[in-house]
Amino acid sequence: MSDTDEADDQRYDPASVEQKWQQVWADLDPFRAADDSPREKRYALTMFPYPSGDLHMGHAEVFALHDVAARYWWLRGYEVLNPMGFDSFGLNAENAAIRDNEHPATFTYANIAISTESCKKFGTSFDWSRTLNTSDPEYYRWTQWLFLKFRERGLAYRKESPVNWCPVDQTVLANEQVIDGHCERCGAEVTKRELTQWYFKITEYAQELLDNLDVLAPTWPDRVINAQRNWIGRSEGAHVTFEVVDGEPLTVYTTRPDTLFGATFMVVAADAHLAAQLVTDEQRPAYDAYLEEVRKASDIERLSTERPKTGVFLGRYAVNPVNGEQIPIWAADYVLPDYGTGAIMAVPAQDQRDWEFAQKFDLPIVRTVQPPADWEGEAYVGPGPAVNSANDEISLDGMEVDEAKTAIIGWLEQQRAGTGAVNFRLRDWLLSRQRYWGAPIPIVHCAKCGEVPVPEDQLPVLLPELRGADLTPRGVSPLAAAEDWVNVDCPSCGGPAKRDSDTMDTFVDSSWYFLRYCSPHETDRAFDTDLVNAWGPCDVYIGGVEHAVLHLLYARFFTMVLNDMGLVGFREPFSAQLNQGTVINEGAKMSKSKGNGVRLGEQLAAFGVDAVRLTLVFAGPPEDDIDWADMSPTGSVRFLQRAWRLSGDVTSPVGADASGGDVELRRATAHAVHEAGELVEGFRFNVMIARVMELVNATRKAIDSGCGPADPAVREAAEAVAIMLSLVAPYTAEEMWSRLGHEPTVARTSWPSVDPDLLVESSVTAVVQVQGKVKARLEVSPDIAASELEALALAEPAVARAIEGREVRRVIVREPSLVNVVV
Ligand code: ANZ
Ligand code: ZN
Repeated sequence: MSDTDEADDQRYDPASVEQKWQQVWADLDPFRAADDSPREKRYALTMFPYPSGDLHMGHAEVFALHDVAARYWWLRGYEVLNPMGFDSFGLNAENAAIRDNEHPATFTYANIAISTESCKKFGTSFDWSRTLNTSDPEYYRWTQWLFLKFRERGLAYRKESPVNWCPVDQTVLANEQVIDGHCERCGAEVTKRELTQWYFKITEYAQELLDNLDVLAPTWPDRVINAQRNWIGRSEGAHVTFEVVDGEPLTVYTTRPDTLFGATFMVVAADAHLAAQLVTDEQRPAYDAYLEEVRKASDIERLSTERPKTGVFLGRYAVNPVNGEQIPIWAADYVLPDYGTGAIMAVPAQDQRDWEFAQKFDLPIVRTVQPPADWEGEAYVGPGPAVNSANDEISLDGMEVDEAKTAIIGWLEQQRAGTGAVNFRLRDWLLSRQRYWGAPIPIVHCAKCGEVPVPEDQLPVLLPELRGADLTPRGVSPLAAAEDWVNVDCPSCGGPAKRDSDTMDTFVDSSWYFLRYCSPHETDRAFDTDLVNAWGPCDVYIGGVEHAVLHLLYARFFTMVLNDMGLVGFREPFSAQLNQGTVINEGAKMSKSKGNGVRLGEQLAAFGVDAVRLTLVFAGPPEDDIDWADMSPTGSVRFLQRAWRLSGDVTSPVGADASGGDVELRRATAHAVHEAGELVEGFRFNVMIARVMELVNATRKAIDSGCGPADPAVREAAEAVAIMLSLVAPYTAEEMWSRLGHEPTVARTSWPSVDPDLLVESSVTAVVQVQGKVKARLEVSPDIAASELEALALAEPAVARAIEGREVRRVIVREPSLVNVVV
């Protein structure tokens, strides 16, 4: 205190201390996670960003939130793995590079350097010794290796099928990357193309991916659980096989086998191979013309009930197995080629799309479920007894839907015309991309040997630099055009062959990076299984809800496969999850065109790192959006100064025994510390800050008009403030800690211990009523016995007066707070 002058003591300048502490932290390296630490391990993971430029407000928010949990765990005595890296392959960098006429690597690595620097300035507790970039050959070598392992297990395969095609990015997209019929990245309308592509067989894990959601539900956000459930889309029903007149039998998937008597026609997806096989010569011209139209529509449009129905008769008939009737087979776009079997039995009376189709093309409609008497709608999907559903062998008539389903499935199985079946909406994951900036698929195509995997000791298949080449997409990938690279000797027969010129979707890269962090410098394997099992699964995963289905589903799938391979000891990678809200401005998403962007750099310069972090964390529950226009970083600055000033006022020496100190302040400290811990564990970070603010106020009051600055309880409180504040405002906390006479770093001290006695309320107020009217209030111990409370209440003069002369019928005691006397 003696060597600080008055002015200095009243405020501190964030800018001047930030640099100082960055240097101290760089020297101390306090967050380096030790694999061999005897402490219990925790793994705090935040979604790694793609290096699109410098950090923005969204990064600032998620890192600030994430840091609260990570720093808290260190203080609670855990060894914390808190790594950061970059999802550095992908279209983003490639498109930016094309725009700026640069190489994607130049753009990518420059941005990684800038973002890393910014992350450090932001005071995050990441362990930079473990950083990784998915575009580094040391990393993608193992992405390629994993691909080959998946292929060996039959989980990576190539097939030709109609795929989503983005005409702007000139590449295929996974179903998950098509949002409402548009490309997730560029917004262009997605069309269909028939292409040979690589797939991961994620459908083999559909049931487990679904089942485990029940286990994750308590610790994952509801919206993520629901999104995954819907995406996996399990349904139960039956496969029913229809004989086709002069053709191969046709099998359909239906969730309503009970309505089979009402199946009056069949519909095949117009763009399924099946349709092309079924169509008669006579109908072929009409079919070909129709197919042309269908290819232009997105899946969402196709499934819409509002869309006018279109279709074409294929010239053929199927036989309904329950009544032998011949029903026409049509092709239409409202049936999708890659769902179920790509063909349906149409039941217009019970399915609205079938109804509309039947109306439009004048096809028969037969009700097989009796609608309620007042039913005026069209297709009826509700409950009711079956009608018109009997043949010589079986009658469903009168049965409710579920009973009828069981009965008809039994009959179909007997007839060998069908079986009970489960279907998933989840499709296999299309992983190949016709773009440059990604991990090359390590396969060689040989005319003699077919698909030949690149031998493991020849990995990585390096991405050729192609400096100066035009990477603008033109339908064929830039790699396919790179003759020197594409043409190779076949690893198997030595003859001339070609490399697979597709690269992997970046979601492949990000499906295993959290495993690599556990042993990031490993050169002879993807990761060290023992270390993965020691650190994993991740105790918390913090990131954007936009990854609810894509990344999170893929990473779960990878983990399950790696577990089956014996490389990972768990089946679910992320034990708990938190999705932060979005930082918006003036009620709208920040965008260049709206001109409402807020630059992180400017905010940091104006208010200091801590105030920006505090503002973001204090704004509200972490899941809620933050409108920056409604925030008050100046208020945060003021609060931080207030907290900081406490550290200059303390006059008791370091280590002063607080046990004899001011009890009221000690209680306030104990409560704040205790609750703050629980609040952090529950991700209620904003409320935690409110508790710290209250403690700052209580301490100020104690100094100015209570026990005074020399009381050791004041030191205890100020130290607790510094430690708790270090979760959000590391610079201020570090300054406080040092002014309180401690060595850095506050981040690696211990969370304050709380004397449980101080948490016990010393007294509570008990209300005494007579006939429901309050007659007295008593200060009693919170653990008073009922009999004692009753005796005390009846002894109160006011109570005695109120009872006087009347008989006490009953005394109701709710210790410790209420006594009600009934007379
Ligand atoms: C007859 C039927 C009658 C159907 C009825 C529904 C109601 P979920 O629950 O999503 O699995 N379907 C099957 N394959 C299809 C495809 N490739 N494209 C479009 N629709 C398809 O839905 C299964 C139901 O969706 C199936 O049951 C089938 O129509 C249709 F009163 O069969 B249903
Ligand atoms: Zn060969």
